[in-house]
Amino acid sequence: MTNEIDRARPAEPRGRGFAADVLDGLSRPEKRLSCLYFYDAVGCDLFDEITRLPDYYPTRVETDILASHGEEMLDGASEEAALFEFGSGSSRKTEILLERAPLLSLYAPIDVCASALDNARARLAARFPHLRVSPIAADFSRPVALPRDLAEDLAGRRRIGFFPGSTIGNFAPEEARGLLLAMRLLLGPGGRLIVGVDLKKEPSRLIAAYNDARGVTAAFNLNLLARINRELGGGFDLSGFGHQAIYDERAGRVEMRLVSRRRQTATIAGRDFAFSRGEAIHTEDCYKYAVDEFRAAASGAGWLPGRVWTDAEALFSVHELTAPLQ
Ligand code: AVJ
Repeated sequence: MTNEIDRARPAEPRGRGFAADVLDGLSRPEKRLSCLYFYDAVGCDLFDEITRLPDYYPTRVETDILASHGEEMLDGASEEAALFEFGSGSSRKTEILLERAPLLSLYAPIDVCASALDNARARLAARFPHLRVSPIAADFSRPVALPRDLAEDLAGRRRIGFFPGSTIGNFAPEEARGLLLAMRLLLGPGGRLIVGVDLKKEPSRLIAAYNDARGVTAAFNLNLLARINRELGGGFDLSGFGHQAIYDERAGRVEMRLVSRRRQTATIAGRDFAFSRGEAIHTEDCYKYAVDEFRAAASGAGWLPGRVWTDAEALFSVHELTAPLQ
């Protein structure tokens, strides 16, 4: 079978390949690069470092929620169920779920970080000998061809999706709805989706999470320009750009940008891109939700919102969604 995740079409330049998307994004009146391209090998390592920062609460808090309630989240998941994960990264959170659902025997992680998938597969295979791991190196928001042996192994299994980390926040509301709908179709009638969603809160707390004291998020953001230099023979002078993270309370999103410190020109693949002093490249949006806002968004994509787990400070939420039987 082929999966049907083909409805999410971010407004950002994404999906035509790194070179084409970069040239498109830098040619727009409001320069923009897709956050998808943060994740080359260097970016994956930097992101992993972000998840361990004191200022970056989402990973720590979501991990605690999974450790406390993971068993309930997967209750009824039998041996025959298959677990899909969208944006699996290191699969460390998944490991918490797998420990609590010893009967789960098939795991299909989807991620753009091929190196992270390899490491995760090796670690999980050693730890859960009965588990079949079928990694898919792809952007889960685009149509993904399931490997033939995975498709065969899926026949007759109930499907459970795991979409942690508030990755859903990288999609604008309309795109998020399309993505949730596509996931519902992939997981099928009676399928379940466990999705982690960062909550609206005090702006200072949000800004600190995206502007950490150690500067790792700044390095993560700037790595996008370094990657353009490495892979596209770009001529960005990294010292000419600064990291910016703001919270737009009305839109309910953190916005990250790279701001030009001076007037300058960067040549990429033989094309010149001029920057005025203070001109920004928009690199990421991270939408935040109230619990009921997310439930409404899920309903809009045809899901039945179910249980919700949060931490005592109401920083982060994990939602259970169920696909109607018909
Ligand atoms: C991977 C999208 C969940 O939005 O918190 C972290 C990415 N960007 N710090 C997030 C990110 C800057 C992260 N997500």
